[in-house]
Amino acid sequence: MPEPAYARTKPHLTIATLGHRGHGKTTLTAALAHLHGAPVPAGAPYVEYETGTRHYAHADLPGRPRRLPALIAGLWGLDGALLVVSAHDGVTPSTAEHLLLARTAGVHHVVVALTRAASAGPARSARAEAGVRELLTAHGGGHVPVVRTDARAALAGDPRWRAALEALADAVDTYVPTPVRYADAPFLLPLSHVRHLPGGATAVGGTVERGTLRPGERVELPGARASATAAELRTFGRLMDGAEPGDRLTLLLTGPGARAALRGDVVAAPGSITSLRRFRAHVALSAGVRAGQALRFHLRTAEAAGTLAQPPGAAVATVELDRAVALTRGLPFAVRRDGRTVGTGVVTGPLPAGGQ
Ligand SMILES: Nc1nc2c(ncn2[C@@H]2O[C@H](COP(=O)(O)OP(=O)(O)OP(=O)(O)O)[C@@H](O)[C@H]2O)c(=O)[nH]1
Ligand SMILES: [Mg+2]
Repeated sequence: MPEPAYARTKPHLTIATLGHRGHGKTTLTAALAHLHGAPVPAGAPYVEYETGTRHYAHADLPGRPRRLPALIAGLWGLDGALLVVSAHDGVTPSTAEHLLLARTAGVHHVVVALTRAASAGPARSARAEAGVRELLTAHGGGHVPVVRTDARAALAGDPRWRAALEALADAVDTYVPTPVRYADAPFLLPLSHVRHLPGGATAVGGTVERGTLRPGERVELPGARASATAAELRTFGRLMDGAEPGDRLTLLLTGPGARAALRGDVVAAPGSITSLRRFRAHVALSAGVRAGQALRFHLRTAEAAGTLAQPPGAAVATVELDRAVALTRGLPFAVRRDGRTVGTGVVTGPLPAGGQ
């Protein structure tokens, strides 16, 4: 019997829960999956569910500060996010940092889930909501939906909180627009996971940033200067006859170049993108970040060590990384030092070897 294939019946979006450690992201993810009749496989990085109008991949991003690099990589390619804030505790510095990182990664549509509202009660919930609205305004938030929920009470079958969960799912359906997709552009897949298989093939995965791909096509790994064949395409384990922008894709790469795939690299249409170590950028940095300091740069799903220099009066900074990263003009990035986000930037252009 042939394997079941992925049937494209509704627009597909990728979203995620993010927020302070322990504020209820995993419980809310489970409650949303349950609401839509979807299983929650233990430990799976994404759950898949359908609403009346859409097919969603939902990532439960980590909240622990030491897992922030994984959170940043997971933000790339999201079409929207659920910012989870406990109604007991309200906004914390982590909430603010996660929102800043989401905005930097181009995640402009954020719905707030004010969780644990059943036990927090109305007065506490109102205080937490005021705090989160203030934070959103500071980040140019506008009319963001803030929905009071209680994922545990909804999972236990309490009708009031089940209705609140439905309202949250509706807010995501209506507030997060179906994005404009660039299907005609050259194929680009930033890699969030890479698994080398016995026998020489490699399974790589991520969210398709642009372009389309069909089984059997040649692709390039520009960071490794290698090429490979896209032998098989899958989403949530099901075979696909073609991948489109926005899809969660696991790709089986074969051929001599397949072993060169690395997390943070990209899989691209041959000749469509360059990987560079040096580039120019507009940056906004916290006070105290000085030229020559050891910094971490987060670009798409890549993380690289590097340094930054901005001569007095210069409009743009120059960045030098310890390894080549696939670059496009206008690519946003985050800058971190000692486990803290200390700035954001946008790539303005390449810097030729030995150039200014
Ligand atoms: N009463 C109640 N408890 C909740 C709710 N959401 C989460 N909890 C509890 O809060 C604790 C943390 O919830 P998680 O869902 O694991 O939080 P998290 O944000 O995924 O945590 P990290 O992944 O460690 O950042 C657990 O004991 C949950 O049962 C809620 O809506 N109501
Ligand atoms: Mg969790």
